[in-house]
Amino acid sequence: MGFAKAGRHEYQVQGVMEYIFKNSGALSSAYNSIVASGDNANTLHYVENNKLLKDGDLLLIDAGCEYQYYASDITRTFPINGKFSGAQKEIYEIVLKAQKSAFSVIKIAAKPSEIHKAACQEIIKGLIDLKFLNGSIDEHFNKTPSEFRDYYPHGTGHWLGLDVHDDNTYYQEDGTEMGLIAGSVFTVEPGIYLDHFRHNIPEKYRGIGVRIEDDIHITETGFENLSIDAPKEILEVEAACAINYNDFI
Ligand SMILES: [Mn+2]
Repeated sequence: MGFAKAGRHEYQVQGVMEYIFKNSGALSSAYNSIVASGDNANTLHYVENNKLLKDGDLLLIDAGCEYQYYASDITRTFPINGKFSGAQKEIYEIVLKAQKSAFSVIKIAAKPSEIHKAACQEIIKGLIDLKFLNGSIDEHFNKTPSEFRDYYPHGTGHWLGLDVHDDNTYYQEDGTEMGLIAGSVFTVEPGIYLDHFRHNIPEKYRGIGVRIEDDIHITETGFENLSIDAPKEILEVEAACAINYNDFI
């Protein structure tokens, strides 16, 4: 976060980050790092990582190292100039609330669909409050296709382990949904994507893409957030942006 300043490129940020992975003993990335500034964050599997960072844009990094054969998968979104704009803050806060709401239903045997529902309801509520959507939360959640999926077109999590999308099943043999098991790890990664061409929303929101992703270890008594040390609350993120990156390399 401290290195990613205007005038540097996405690939330079990737380079410094992956240097830190290796320098810390994690010999590879778990998958191709996504380092997506501004509107690029709205391309979910952005791989170019070749744009110049611009003052006023956010930078979304979805990356994870592989350590002793185990994958990690973390996303943080932060302001390149170190301070969130008002509009960026509004969107960020909704995504953060959605993640906390998803966390609130996590326990042994909770279903991934319940986690997803909790996140979606908070995102729909936020989009209604911003007047990007009209109507009620339930109406939007239950409709297929639903307009809110234009803004949140992916799932809220997946199994994580030896592979980044670990090869565990989502449905049991009898067809019922698999619940969370103690000892397993599941990601929680809500997001909101407001592409530059979305002319139905006020201009100040266009080009904002935010995702926040943590790696959650399910335990007998609840869960442990394995990626909790990556700054996430607005003030923590802004403080991290002001840290000299040389402290890490
Ligand atoms: Mn993920």
